[in-house]
Amino acid sequence: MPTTILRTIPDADHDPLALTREDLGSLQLRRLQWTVRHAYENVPLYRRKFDEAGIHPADIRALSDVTALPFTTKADLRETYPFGMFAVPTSEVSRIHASSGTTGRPTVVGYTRGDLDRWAGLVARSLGAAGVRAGWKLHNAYGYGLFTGGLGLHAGAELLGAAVIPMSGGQTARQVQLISDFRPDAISCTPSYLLAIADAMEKEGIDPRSSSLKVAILGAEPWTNEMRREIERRLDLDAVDIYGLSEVMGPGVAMESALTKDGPHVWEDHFLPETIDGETGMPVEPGALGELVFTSLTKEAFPIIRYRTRDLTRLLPGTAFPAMRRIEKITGRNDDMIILRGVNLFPTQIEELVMGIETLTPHFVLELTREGRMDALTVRIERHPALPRAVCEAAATVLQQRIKVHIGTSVDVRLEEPGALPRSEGKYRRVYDLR
Ligand code: DLL
Repeated sequence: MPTTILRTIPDADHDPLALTREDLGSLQLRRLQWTVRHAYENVPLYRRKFDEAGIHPADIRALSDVTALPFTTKADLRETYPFGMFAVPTSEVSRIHASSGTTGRPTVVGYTRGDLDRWAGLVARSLGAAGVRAGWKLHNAYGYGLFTGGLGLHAGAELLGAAVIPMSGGQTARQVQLISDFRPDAISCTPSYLLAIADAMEKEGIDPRSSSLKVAILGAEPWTNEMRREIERRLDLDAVDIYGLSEVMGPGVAMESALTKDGPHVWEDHFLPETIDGETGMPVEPGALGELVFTSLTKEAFPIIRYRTRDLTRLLPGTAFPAMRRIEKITGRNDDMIILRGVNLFPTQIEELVMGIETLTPHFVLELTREGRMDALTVRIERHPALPRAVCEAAATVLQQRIKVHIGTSVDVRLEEPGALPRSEGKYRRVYDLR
């Protein structure tokens, strides 16, 4: 009989941004102890895994003891589909979200009323860090529905005191019209979708730089600093990075400050981050590249212990929020890595090179094929609509050479006509594996 209610979470009313690193550490420990006990007592899967590992909630005496706990993976969520990892009865659940999942069962997560309030609080905090203010209008083009992006941003913006335009994803021509007519101050969507909106503006004869938008809150997919520069140049706004995942909460697990633009700060009063070696599961050195792992510290309906995100990054000291650690902008996931004739590469490495050549468009996809026993990679990229073909062909050759030099592998670069490739409406599918 689960018994958790909001007031059992330690120190619900502190001011997290005023904490020292040391005070934050003791808050995290109290909350970690609460979370581990809550998970053990109310989720059979956690109880079984902790028992098998020979660890009991009472063994968690220091923050570093977290490393004795077993990892949680997507497979655990699938195994307990749909509600087996909920730690409260479904009668206490206020919202359910699910990931579409490309294969097999979707992963399902739940929130109590208190969880939803804390989530909105963290998104409001994140929007504040992005420079969004009460009284502003936010055009929210993240998808509404089972995906956490739309509703997650929505609640946080309302709590902050902004007016939300709940546009959702898609219907790009309509997005352009409403941005012109409603004059929002900020927009939230995936970076690839903002590029699609900018294209659609230009098609309508609107200069994207002349729009009312001052801030873009971009995330839900990997993107590079080169992409940020391209977006900021084309739309004349501040583009900031919002990170999150549904298993851990949704958008707002970590947020970049518009003042520093140096990677998202993890809201460590609610989430304990680790970086591990994906192969051995051991912690990597502070600041080294590793797989990001999260333990929730305040979640009631869906506490999550040492969840392996598969996202690769480094944990760095805080800057804009000194007590909270920062992650380096996430540019790849373990499962996005392409192995091409022995060379490992991430789609964002190609993005970086594409964005560095002004005469190329940012619209490209990667196609993997097999010729005989050899794997081949083709970069299909749209040519620039306003430039002569010869200039575009020269740019494609430069790209091919830079990929060879910087990544160390030969690829084909194929120019496509403007508009030939699918446009993003949310998370963009960059890789097509045709092998
Ligand atoms: O994408 C939550 C979200 C919505 C985040 C809106 C930001 C804005 P999922 O659908 O569960 O949740 O996908 C989570 O997306 O593990 C990363 O691989 C990737 N991801 C999310 N944010 C970023 C980001 C939402 N800022 C997965 N940079 C994560 C890079 C990101 N990758």
